[in-house]
Amino acid sequence: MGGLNHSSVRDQLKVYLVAGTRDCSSPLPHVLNESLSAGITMFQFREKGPGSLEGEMKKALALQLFNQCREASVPFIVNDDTDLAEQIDADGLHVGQEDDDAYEARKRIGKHKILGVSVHTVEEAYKAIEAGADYLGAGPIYATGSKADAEKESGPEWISELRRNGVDIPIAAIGGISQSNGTAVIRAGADGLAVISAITKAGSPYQAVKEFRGLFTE
Ligand code: TZP
Ligand code: MG
Repeated sequence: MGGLNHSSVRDQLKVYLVAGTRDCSSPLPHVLNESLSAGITMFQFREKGPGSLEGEMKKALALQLFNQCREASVPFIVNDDTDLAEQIDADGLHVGQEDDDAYEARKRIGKHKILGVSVHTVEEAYKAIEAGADYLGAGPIYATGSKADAEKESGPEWISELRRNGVDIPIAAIGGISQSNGTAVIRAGADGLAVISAITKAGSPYQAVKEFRGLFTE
């Protein structure tokens, strides 16, 4: 297990906005600002794909977004860039199976940071837990247009399968999650909903986040 308390991470995963500049129809700092005001519980900076920022530009934006999160006391997680997470002392790092090895990542960021690992099999889940993951990312649950190399959608059943196999650490479900299918995912055993487009491409990200928050009080 990772260095953090599972119950706080479980709460922080509830409405987990994941975004980079390419995902947004209005500037990312604006989308983040609205989302923080509406009550997202965690933010992941996932700057990926054609036209995305690199180097100093990426770092400058990361620092800006990190500040916004800090003011709202919301954890700021960096996707797949251990160097950046270390340089800016982010609250955590999220790695996929093709990214930096989870053991190495944990060693580099230290035991007090949040480490998330994406998994697609029960075996990967157990390996991630051994490597010190604080939470698992599971998906794509539904079809997604936000990840070019996404695997086939699993359905909420994938979350229940992880639970049936004794995986009890916090899980964030990802992929095609919307205000209308989110409840099924929570019922299957997910602690949180990791969302890109249903928030970043919403007419009102503020309203979208409020609706996602509402799913946890039903
Ligand atoms: N990993 C699995 S699906 C996905 C990622 C990063 C994209 C999720 O985006 P959306 O728009 O919420 O389907
Ligand atoms: Mg990745």
